[in-house]
Amino acid sequence: MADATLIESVRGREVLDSRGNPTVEVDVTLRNGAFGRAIVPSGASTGRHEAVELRDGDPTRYEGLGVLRAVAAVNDVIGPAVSGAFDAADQASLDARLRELDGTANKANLGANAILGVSLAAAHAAAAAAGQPLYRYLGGPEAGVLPMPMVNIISGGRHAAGGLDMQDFLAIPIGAATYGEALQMVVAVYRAVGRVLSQTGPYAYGVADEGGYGPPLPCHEDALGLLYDATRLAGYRCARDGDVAIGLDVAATEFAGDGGRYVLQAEGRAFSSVELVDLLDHWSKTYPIISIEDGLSEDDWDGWEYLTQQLGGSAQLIGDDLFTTNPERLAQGADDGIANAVLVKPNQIGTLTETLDTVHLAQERGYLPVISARSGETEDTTIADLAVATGAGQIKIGSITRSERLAKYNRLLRIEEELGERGRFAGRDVFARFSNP
Ligand code: 2PG
Ligand code: MG
Repeated sequence: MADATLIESVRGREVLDSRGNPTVEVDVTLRNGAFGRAIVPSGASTGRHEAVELRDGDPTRYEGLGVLRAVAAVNDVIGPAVSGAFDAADQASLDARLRELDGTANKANLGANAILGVSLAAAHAAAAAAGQPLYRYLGGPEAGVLPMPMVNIISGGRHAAGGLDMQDFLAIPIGAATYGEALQMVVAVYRAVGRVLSQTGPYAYGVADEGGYGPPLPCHEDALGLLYDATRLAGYRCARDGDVAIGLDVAATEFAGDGGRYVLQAEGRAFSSVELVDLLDHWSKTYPIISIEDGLSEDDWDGWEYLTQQLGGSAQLIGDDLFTTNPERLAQGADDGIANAVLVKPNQIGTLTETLDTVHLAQERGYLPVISARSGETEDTTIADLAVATGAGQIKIGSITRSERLAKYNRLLRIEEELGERGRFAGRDVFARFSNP
């Protein structure tokens, strides 16, 4: 064991996320003095199969959302067990020990928030000890692909109060030549949407949880039309072979009702799985939609089969609540031919090693990995490095306002600068396998 990178101390604390909710921050210091810190994010539209986020449930603090139990797990259980005993440079052994200490399949004992905080902080400390940026430390000298961002412009569902049931209407700047240009393009689209909305009422400048607009539109197709029109107003061609294409996070688990019905309250309509797929199919023929996330709910396996048959050739179909960054669920999906892409959120599974396993499995099985933030975020930028380290090719961070989002976008700008000639932007090639619907 390398003595220098032996974990010397682990310290957890409660800090706040972008919704003002408590979350876990962990500091790891190594014997040689190297230091790493990570803050764990938190979802709102969470999947049933995610690892457990431990909350105190004490109504006298933060309406029960405190994380002092998870912090105690870091300080009183994990810290004593790994300090002086584990090498931060051996991530796999450390993460295996963290899982063993927890002892449950879904990390319910210590909390995935406690475990992930330690796992990521240790990786940061090991990278610091190696004198390398995290993306290089994790990805090796070859790591150099800047991801295509898919950027939330209009929000609904649990992230906004405007009343749309579907969660994300995203701009994907497929025509950009560089990562920096991609950001510039989506900012222009965002501004154009704001200008259009400002003509319709006072809601234009309120932002939702992820920094997108959350307007009270009467139906979902209006959001698509608004995004399409605003993109053109910004001077771009909104087309599958143009400058900007459209992505959706339907987040269908959130509006799946009893008896397998999907209820769009905003429109007063309910759909079967087949009808909802047919609606998405219809939209895909009207608008340049190249990516659809959680088009159906997390356990609607049969519906997902139909969705994949109908749209899998023409659009990226991302499993978020469906796969919950879990390699076993992804393997099952791949065996059954369900979806063709996977959202990767480290806190859905709870360790860096398992997160990397999911990305590698996706790459082996021909699934596109999309590294993703949560709706509750912080200044932590780990996922930016993770995207470059793995060459995932895509990242989803929310919109281009609010500093918990910009921390990551800006981190990628710095990485782009640092990589210089060695860097490559994933660009539209990411979607090359999809043909017109
Ligand atoms: C999602 C995420 C991020 P949440 O559904 O993809 O947009 O939302 O973190 O609330 O699960
Ligand atoms: Mg989602």
